[in-house]
This record gives sequence, structure tokens and C-alpha cells, in this order.
Amino acid sequence: MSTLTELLDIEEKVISGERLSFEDGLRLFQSDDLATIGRLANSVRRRRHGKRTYFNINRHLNPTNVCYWDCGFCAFYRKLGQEGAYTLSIEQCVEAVAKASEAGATEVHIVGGLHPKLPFQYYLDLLRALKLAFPKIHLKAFTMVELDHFKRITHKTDEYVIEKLLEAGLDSCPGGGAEIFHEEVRSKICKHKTSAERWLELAAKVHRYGIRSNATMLYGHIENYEHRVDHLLRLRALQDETGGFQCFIPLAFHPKDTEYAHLPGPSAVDSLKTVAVSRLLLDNFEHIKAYWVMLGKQLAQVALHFGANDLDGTVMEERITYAAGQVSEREAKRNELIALITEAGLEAVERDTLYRPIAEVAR
Ligand code: V47
Repeated sequence: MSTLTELLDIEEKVISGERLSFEDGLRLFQSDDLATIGRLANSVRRRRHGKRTYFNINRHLNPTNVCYWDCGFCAFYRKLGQEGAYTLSIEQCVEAVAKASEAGATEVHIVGGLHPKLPFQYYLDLLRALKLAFPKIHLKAFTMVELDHFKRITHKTDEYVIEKLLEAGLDSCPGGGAEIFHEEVRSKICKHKTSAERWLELAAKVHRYGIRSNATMLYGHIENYEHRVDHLLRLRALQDETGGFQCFIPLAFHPKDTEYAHLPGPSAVDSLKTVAVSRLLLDNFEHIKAYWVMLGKQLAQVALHFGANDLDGTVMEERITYAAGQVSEREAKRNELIALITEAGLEAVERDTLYRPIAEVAR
């Protein structure tokens, strides 16, 4: 049972800007004092960003759901030839982005399954075609897991893969595929997937090319608090080295139609605590995103007072969480994101992918 004084020493560290330890992170997660944890995280968020709260106009594009791996938490993937498997042609991708472009999108977020037959050239052609048709749209494409796949299918080096993607129009990388780094969990939920060490190695390489990327953590399944703190501190250590991460996104697990369908998924309290502890531990990350798709719009709004300073975007067509039983909508309208932010008493700022303001939105 928590007492009012149990987090006082951590509070002092937060006030003086001292870095929190593994033990501090664990105690925060173990504490029931959600109000104090939220207040501390909010104080850090306010110090960095004041009331400024970001969103963007973006579209998610998942070119294929065909994947040769079998991650137990994923309801999105299909095997080649399985019912429901799809692969979009480049023309279909361009058409989808054309609609987003008309709606004012500044970013396309591209991730997909690891298709056993699609050649690397498909992905290069996709980036090229999108850049040619929409030169102003930022292409945030391919996780470290996909980059690892590209290396395997090309039998070339990481540097070759990264340079080819850059030439074709890649602008930055999304943060997926990190899941939980700790081997005790990773070996169970995604045992064939790119290892934690390799994910971090590739992120470091991408950063060395000047490409910004994001980082995620999938929480609320079989992991415990030690695994979460370990994950966050591994990201913090890499960020100390490269400074290349823009944003951290805690991803709330959705169990429906996954191998973990018997689990309930994280509670609202757990999600708020996870956002807040992430804000407190990741002292070298500028932005913490409350990804409304996974949290639901209302909880994402509350998370803006628990350390998050970004809601993500309009998204337009979300498939991964939707496949796993997400019940909130697959799209948010610009005005809806603005309303979520302003009704929380905060200031909405439309941003581009690199967090440069596009428009301050008057209350
Ligand atoms: O890597 C898969 C997760 C991720 C489920 O970089 C699931 O700005 C919950 O990374 N329940 C992809 N999560 C999404 C992602 C992301 C999203 C928004 C913004 C950014 C960014 C990145 O989704 C996967 C995996 O960790 N995921 N299945 C599920 N059942």
C-alpha cells in the first residue's frame, strides 16, 4: 500500500532534474499513487513544452499484411495465400496517398508485414512513386524490423539498404517492432523476430545517417514492470549516444484475435502510469506520444496531463490495432484532435513529422 511520502525522494530528483534510476522506475510502476506520478510527469512535460500539444495530419499505409513471422501479439498478419492476405500495388498505394494529400496530409506512415516474395525493389519503387507524386509529403517508413528484413533479402549490408532507401525518398523511420526488449518476454511473444540488440543496432545506424526515428514499447501483455523499466532504460542509453530518437510511444496491447486473447489488456490506470513513467525515465526524449488509436481518444486526452505532449495524427486508415479489436474509430478529423487538446485546457499545435509547427491553432 502506498503512503503519501513514499515517492518524496523521487519527487526531489524530478524537481532538481536528476536522472532517475532503474530502482526509481520500478518504484514508480509499483506505486498506487497515480496522482503523484501523474503530477510529476506533468511537471516535466510543462517544463519542456508548456501547454503546447502536438498533432499532425497523416495517413497510415500498410502495403501488405503478409508476414513470414508469427508474433503472438499480432492479429494483423496473414500467411502468404491465407484468406484475408493482401498486398497493394504501387498504384493502389499512390491512390490511397492521393486522398490523404487532398485532405492536407503532411506525412505518410508506412509499415507492413515481412512478405516472403516481395523484392526490395518494390519498397524502393513505392518510396520513389510516392515522392514523385507528393514531393511535399514526409515519408516515415519501415521499422528496424523491416530494415533487418531488407538486409536479409538483399544479402547486402545495412548501409547499402539505408542508402538505397534514402536515395528513393525515405525521410524518417517509425518506432514499431521494439515490443519488449527483454529476452524473457521477447522469446515468448515474438521469438523469431529481430532481436533487441539488432533493433537497437539498426536504430543507431539509421541515426548516424541523420535519419530521425521513433521508439515504441508494447505493454500490457505478459511483461512485468522490470521488463518495462529495462526497455525504457535501453532506449535512454541509446539516445544518450545518438540523440536520434524524436518521440517515444507506449503502445497499449489489444488482445482480441491474438495468441493472448485470454488476457484483458492494460487498464486505464496502467496506461496512464506507463505514459507518466515513460516521461519521467526518458529524460533525453523530447516527445512522448499518447497514440489515440491504441488508448482511445478519451484516455489519450487524459494522458496529455500525465506526461504526453502529442496525440499523433488523423491516421485515416488504421489496420493493426483494428485487427486486434480496437473499438475506437480508425480515423480522427483535424477538428476533433484540436477539440481533444483544447478541451483539456492545452494549446494545439499542428506539426510536421519533425515537430516543426505548421499552424498554431487558436482556442
Ligand atoms: O510494432 C501489433 C504494435 C506496432 C498489436 O512511430 C500492437 O510514430 C497493440 O509502431 N495491440 C506498430 N499493439 C505501430 C507503431 C506505431 C504506431 C503509431 C505511431 C508510430 C510512430 C508507431 O503496433 C507494432 C506492435 O508493437 N502492435 N499488434 C496489438 N495487438
